[in-house]
Amino acid sequence: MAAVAPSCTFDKIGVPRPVGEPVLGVVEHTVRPGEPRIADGHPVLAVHSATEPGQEFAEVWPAAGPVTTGARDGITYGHDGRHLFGAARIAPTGTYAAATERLYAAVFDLVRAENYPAVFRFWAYINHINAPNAEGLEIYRDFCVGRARAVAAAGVDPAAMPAGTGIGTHGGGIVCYFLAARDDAPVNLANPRMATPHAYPAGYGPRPPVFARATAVGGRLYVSATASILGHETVHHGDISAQCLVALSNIAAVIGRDNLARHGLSRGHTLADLDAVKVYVRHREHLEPVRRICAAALSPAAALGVLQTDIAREDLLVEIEGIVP
Ligand code: 3EB
Repeated sequence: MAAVAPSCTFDKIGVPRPVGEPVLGVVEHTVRPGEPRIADGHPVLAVHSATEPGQEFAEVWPAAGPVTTGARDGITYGHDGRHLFGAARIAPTGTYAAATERLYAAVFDLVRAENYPAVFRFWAYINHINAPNAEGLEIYRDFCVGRARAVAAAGVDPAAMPAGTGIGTHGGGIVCYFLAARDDAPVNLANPRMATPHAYPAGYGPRPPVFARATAVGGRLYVSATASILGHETVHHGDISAQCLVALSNIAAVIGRDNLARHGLSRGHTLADLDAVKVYVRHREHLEPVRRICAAALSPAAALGVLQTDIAREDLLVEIEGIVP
């Protein structure tokens, strides 16, 4: 039976959950990295995505019922019969492609083994994302090589890869988490204003990124980290307000009625419907202006977390992701 997919709340880190409200998984956006762990009966992943305590928050994914936890091939996971939350970490290393390929292969194996075949959202938080690896390749591109190889090796159609985030952090190698569904068939959405990542021209690295601009599943819409890109090109170099506005317009385009109709879906949404919004800002001095622009564009009721991180492309200053519940 199809089940409503989970949407997360943003809470204070460490606050115990009310009894009777089971949790599928928690992601702590914090000032230090950590290994994925099981605590209070569910997986918890600490991501070093904040630069100061004021930015910290916990992303709490509710479960539909009792949660079973497990660990397999380095992935710590929890599942409730409808959805699975998994988390893993790759320790800092000279080149990431091989470990990334192993990790994605392990994810594909795990979801098959536990019978949650439809992965519908991926996050990858990558330390030193714009720095060269031991062979001189940018670490984001190194990561993309491993992911693309795993997708090809598993026989997964790149167009079947769901919404994603590939973003910087301040420590801890690469940490990933993902969500998968048992009974729902996700629909991946293209963005009419943006190129499909797996069709990016060769100049963006040896192997292209593989993710969808958004994924519809279980009545919700998961929007990838979205930047100031038109076609495949970064626009508004150096202009934070203009980049922020293009990112928001790109999100409006992907969740809007016309785009959903193109994908056979009858709904249509605006930025006022976006919740669980995470905003990644490259430079500290842009944190406040970006928060103001986003707050003005979004519903006052939307959960909004603003983090200071590097971003997959050197020339991008801001990225925004969210969920239409
Ligand atoms: C872009 O659109 C910007 O590699 O999973 C955004 C979202 C970006 C996800 C990923 C990368 C990823 O190319 C970067």
